[in-house]
Amino acid sequence: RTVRIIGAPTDYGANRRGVDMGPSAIRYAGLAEQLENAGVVPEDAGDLPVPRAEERDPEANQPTEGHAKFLRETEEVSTRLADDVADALADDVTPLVLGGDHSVAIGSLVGSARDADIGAIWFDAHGDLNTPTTTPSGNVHGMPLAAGLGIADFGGVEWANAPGLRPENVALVGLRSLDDAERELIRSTDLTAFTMSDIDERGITDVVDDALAVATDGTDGVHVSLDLDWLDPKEAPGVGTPVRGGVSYREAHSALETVAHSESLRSLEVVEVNPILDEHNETAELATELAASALGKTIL
Ligand code: DIR
Ligand code: MN
Ligand code: MN
Ligand code: MN
Repeated sequence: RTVRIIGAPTDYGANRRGVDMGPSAIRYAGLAEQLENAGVVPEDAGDLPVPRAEERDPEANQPTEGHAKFLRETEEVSTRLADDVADALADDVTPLVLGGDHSVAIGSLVGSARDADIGAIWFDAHGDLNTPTTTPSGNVHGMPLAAGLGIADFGGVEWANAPGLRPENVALVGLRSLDDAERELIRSTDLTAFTMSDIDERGITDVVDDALAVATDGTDGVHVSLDLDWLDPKEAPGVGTPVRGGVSYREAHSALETVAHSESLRSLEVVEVNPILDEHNETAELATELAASALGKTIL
């Protein structure tokens, strides 16, 4: 298959600078070569134009509880990214979105679900299920899954909703940091959530098999969202919100190989790589390797 690389160099959705350099760092780490090794044809569409935080209103974008920072900027970029993702799929090409902070997932979900019913697998330490009302930080990177699902007060924000994505087709994998409102939401909806404890008890392949069953049930394909803070910070130090106790290098590869075997991958994104917090660009290297595993790279 052909894979279209779409860079989305945002950082206004997180509270740490530097994640806007993610797409460059991931390309520099050898993404195209890794994808060729996986037997796919990479096609680089370059980076989306993205507004810079310092050119926007600082007053309106202070970090506060119960308010989403840079929501207008998020709308601009999400709308463009959704079009690009949908165009790739219409061209029979697999979109690979490079973040940027995780707010870019809003555009990926909306684009991937434009003409289809999709499932989603969320590999992340966090739930990303906050809303402009429940957010403790104001950072939209903590909200994209709630946005795509159109839940709570994101219901009225039309550009952020992906109607082809239903909670019963969403699986979160590797959770270890949830805010209270996110926990409530998981309990009160049909979302499927696997914590790190589930992975400890059952093993990663079993858990990902279940996640795939959820995400493929009655859908046309699966969007895989990979936040690099899913991995243990020892493996992936270059992220803005590291949380101890994440998956290992081998578990991560195994998970994405399991995704590849299912042949259900519709769209992919790798987000939250922050090269200025990294050591020798190793988190970006890891991102290229894991993308290759998801797209079918094998050893033999
Ligand atoms: C936190 C952090 N739950 C928030 N979220 C992160 O700000 O809403 N998601 N880091 O990846
Ligand atoms: Mn995260
Ligand atoms: Mn995330
Ligand atoms: Mn190193």
